Amino acid sequence: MRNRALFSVLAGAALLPALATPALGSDRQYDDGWDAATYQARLDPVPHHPKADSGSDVNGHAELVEVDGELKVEVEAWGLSPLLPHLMHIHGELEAENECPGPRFRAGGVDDRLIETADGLPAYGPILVTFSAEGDTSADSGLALDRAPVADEDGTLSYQRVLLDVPDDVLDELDDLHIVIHGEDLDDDGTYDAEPITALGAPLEAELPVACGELDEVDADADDHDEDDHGKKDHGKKDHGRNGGHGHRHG
Ligand SMILES: [Cu+2]
Repeated sequence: MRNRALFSVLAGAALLPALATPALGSDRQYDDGWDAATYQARLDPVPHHPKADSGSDVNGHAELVEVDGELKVEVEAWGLSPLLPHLMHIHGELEAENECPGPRFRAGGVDDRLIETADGLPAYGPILVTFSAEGDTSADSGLALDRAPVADEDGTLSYQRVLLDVPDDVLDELDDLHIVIHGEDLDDDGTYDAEPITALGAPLEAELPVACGELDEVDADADDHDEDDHGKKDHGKKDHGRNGGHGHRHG
């Protein structure tokens, strides 16, 4: 597999937060038996310099429902490069505050006007889960373009899959994590150019982040859909006393 070296980089990046948070395992005693937990994210365009990103303007939304360790994922996005695969991931640093990268993350990499994946890592953290169309969904598949979901001819992507192998510590922290969609055909030639190669070890066009959204838990007790915006009040239930409420900066 020609991308083996890249996968090693990704796997290493994913491993770091795990090593840095050895105490996490003690918080897992309540993993099983919880009711469904629902998380939503609004996906907004990554703020590249507008003269460098070929007018990329990707928007979308995602809903994740966790039931007994399984994660049902639905993502809708539009404005993507048509008929090309788009890598999608859950990104984040476990036990850390994460955010979608702002314009100041443009600097670095092969183009100082673009927020390449490596440029954005300090903001949204490493890949934790891959929304692949089939097969493995771990960080190991982070650059598996051949299994990435493909946008239709209008640049719309609809993704639905139930993920069975999401690590428990990721499930526990979904509320602090992000979804990132990648891939922009910058020169609109209908394909991802093989070069330049970015610090991630992948072709720029294939790996360029184009949309990002922060996951927030939706109130599990709210039967009324109009109440979605009030979901914050139940965060304590899912956190179950861990770390006294880190990271809920939105509240
Ligand atoms: Cu990603």
